[in-house]
Parts: sequence; structure tokens; C-alpha cells
Amino acid sequence: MVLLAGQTVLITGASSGIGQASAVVFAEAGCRLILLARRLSRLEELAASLKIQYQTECLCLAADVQKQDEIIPTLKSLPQDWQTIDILINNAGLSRGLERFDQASLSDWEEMIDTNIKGLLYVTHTLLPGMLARGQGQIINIGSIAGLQVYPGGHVYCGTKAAVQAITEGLKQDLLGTPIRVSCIDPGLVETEFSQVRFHGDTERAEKVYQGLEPLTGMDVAEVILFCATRPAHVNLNQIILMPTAQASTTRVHREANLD
Ligand code: NDP
Ligand code: 8X3
Repeated sequence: MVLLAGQTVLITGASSGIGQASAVVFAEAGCRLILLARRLSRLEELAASLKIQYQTECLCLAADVQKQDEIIPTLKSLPQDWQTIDILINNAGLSRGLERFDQASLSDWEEMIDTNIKGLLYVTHTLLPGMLARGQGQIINIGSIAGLQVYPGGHVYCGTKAAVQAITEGLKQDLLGTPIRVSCIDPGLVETEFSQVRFHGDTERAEKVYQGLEPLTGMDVAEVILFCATRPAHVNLNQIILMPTAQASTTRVHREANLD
């Protein structure tokens, strides 16, 4: 296991769920953190609590990864002592809607494509040259089992996560011969704000997604991300798939009546 103390980790989508939990585990490991999302107040609250708990140095960045003219200048103008990014966690992402293809909304599709694919590309394209110049870096993309198995109503979300798979593999191919490592972590059901966002704030519908089973938590996924980041330099974990024990595929879930 490689110790990460003092390394700088940039986490997109750090204001909630898997990204927020990742901030906690990497703070505990002694890293300096760049926390990025649109909701700055959430990032600042997290940074304040990590400062108290682990004395973590954090830089909070309010930026929308969908907006090329916002995210790229933000990342290109990092303060001098934050420019050396050792680990990039491309986690910002979302699903919108679960309607049949012909009834789905074009703006939902655009938001998913712009965030999950284009956002990840903008961030990676901006930060990779620095990693290459320094001869050090690791890129950990958060895909999903949705990128491996399509489910009804999942057409575009699943498509964006299949793209994350392909982009990760493409990076791995193109970075052959460099020390830069690239991984894709593919979780199944994780209870975060994901379903609230998918159903546009319909809490009751969101809660039903996790009813009757014990889903993964953001922390379960964050610990796998940390495992991936702490392998020795010659070990690249290309892909890790994790699901709740009560899930067998995107469409097969075992639910118990007595579990909330
Ligand atoms: P959450 O909704 O809890 O968190 C999503 C994070 O992404 C938030 O911090 C949000 O911050 C950020 N984000 C969304 N859009 C943007 C944007 N345009 N610019 C910057 N940040 C953005 O969901 P999860 O933690 O569950 O999701 C994290 C990742 O995990 C996503 O890529 C998701 O697809 C993936 N995933 C989730 C699974 C699940 O079951 N929950 C399973 C498999 C994969 P803000 O709104 O403040 O900008
Ligand atoms: C999130 C998991 O199966 O709800 O990527 O799409 S799923």
C-alpha cells in the first residue's frame, strides 16, 4: 500500500454522496483536497469540518463541469500551490428521468451528456498535460453498472456511463508508456442524492429505489476509490464493479418486506 499523505486530490462533485465521502477518506489519508461542485456553501461546510477533524487543507471551487468556458479557466487558474494534482477523481455526474425513449426530455438528455461525458472530458483534458509533464498522476473515473447493462428508461444515462467506460479504456490505451494510471469504478445502487436528482426532487419516488434492501453508501464506494489510489505505482486497477449484496444486475434486486 502506498501512503498518500501530502498528495493533492481533486474531486469533482464533492458536495454530496460519493464525492463527499471520498473527500472524507482522502482527508483521513492525509491528502490536500480540491473540492469542486456548483454548490459552494456545501463545499465550504465540508472543508471546515475536514479542517477540524483531520487538519486538511482544502481549496473549494464553485464550477459547473458542463460549461467549457467556466470549468477550463477555473482549472487553468488554480493558485500556484494547488497546481500539482496527483489524483483526479472524475465523480460529478447525474441521471435525469426514467421515461420511455419517446417520452424523455431533450433537456434531461443534454444535461446528462454534458455533465457525465463532456464535463469529464473537459476536466481531464485540462489536467492531464500537467500530470504528463510531471510524470505522475492517477485518474479515477466514476462509471456505473449502468454503463455495462442497459435497463428500461436508462437509454441515455446508460449511454453516458458506457461512454465513461470507453473513455477510460481510451485513456489507458493512449497513456501506455507513461506512468499515468487510469481506472473506472462501477457501482450499483448507492443511496445518495442520485435518485432525488433523477426524479427532479420527488423524494417519495427516490426513497422507493432503496426500499427493502441495504444499498451501498457513498463511504463504501469511497473506500474502494482509496484502495485503487493506494496501489503501488506499477499496479493499475482498470475496472472495479461493486454492488450491494442484494443486487445481481441493474434489473435484479432482492427486496425484503421488513427492511425500510
Ligand atoms: P449525488 O447526486 O449525491 O452527487 C452528485 C455530485 O455531482 C454532487 O456533488 C453534484 O454537485 C455534482 N454535480 C452534478 N452536476 C454537476 C455539474 N454540472 N458540475 C459540477 N458538479 C456537478 O450522486 P452520487 O454521489 O450518487 O453520484 C456521483 C457519481 O456516481 C455520478 O457520476 C453517478 O452517475 C455515479 N453513480 C452513482 C450511483 C448511485 O446509485 N448513486 C451508482 C453508480 C454510479 P452540485 O449539484 O453541487 O454541483
Ligand atoms: C446508478 C446506478 O442502476 O441506478 O448509476 O443506474 S443505476
